[in-house]
Amino acid sequence: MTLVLTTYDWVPEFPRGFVRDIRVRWLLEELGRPYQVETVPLREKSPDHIAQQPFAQVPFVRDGDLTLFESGAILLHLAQGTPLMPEAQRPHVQQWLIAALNSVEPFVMAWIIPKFFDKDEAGAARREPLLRQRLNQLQTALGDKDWLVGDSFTVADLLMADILRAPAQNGFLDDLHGLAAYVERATARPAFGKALADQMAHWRAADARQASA
Ligand SMILES: N[C@@H](CCC(=O)N[C@@H](CS)C(=O)NCC(=O)O)C(=O)O
Repeated sequence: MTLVLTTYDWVPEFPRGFVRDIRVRWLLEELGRPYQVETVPLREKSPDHIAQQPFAQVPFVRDGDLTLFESGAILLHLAQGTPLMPEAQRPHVQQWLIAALNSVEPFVMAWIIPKFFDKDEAGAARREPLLRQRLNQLQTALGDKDWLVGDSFTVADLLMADILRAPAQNGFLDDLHGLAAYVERATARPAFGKALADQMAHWRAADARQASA
């Protein structure tokens, strides 16, 4: 049965390319798994949406009989048993995936929320030192390796690189060359390019629908 990925019906310009369905799209492209996209309204959160994502967010997926929310849980589920989570390295891949969600993303979000949602430059500036510290620590941990675990790209790299895209695009990696190269290496993968193009096409189609309504 084709997997169904749910995202928003429309979002404003600034989060486009970053809505978290991108990480699920990216993994599905890496795995060559076909999927369909369904939508929920951004503005009105229906009981049906909340039944599938209790925090009224996206993404969530339906994979056969299984409905799953939380992008990290979705990635873990989909990567299980695939080359993106080699069995011998599974504990370390899971460790780094959770580190991405729990030890890096909160610091990125703590900066993104004042910067882009609240337009509070002073608030964003206050968050910068802690974010920079995390990024430095991450670069040290990565060292001169290409990927976080073993010799090959795993789902942990997919998620970590996705989380690092916003800091990379906003200059935080300008003096962290190893980490900048890591993000470039990951996002140069054709699967990421396809996922990003498909997400952007989704928002363009939403604009066109709105314009003709
Ligand atoms: N921890 C959740 C976060 C999901 C999340 O923040 N989704 C955003 C879109 S990227 C959202 O739905 N925001 C709207 C809202 O919170 O109402 C996950 O990783 O799936």
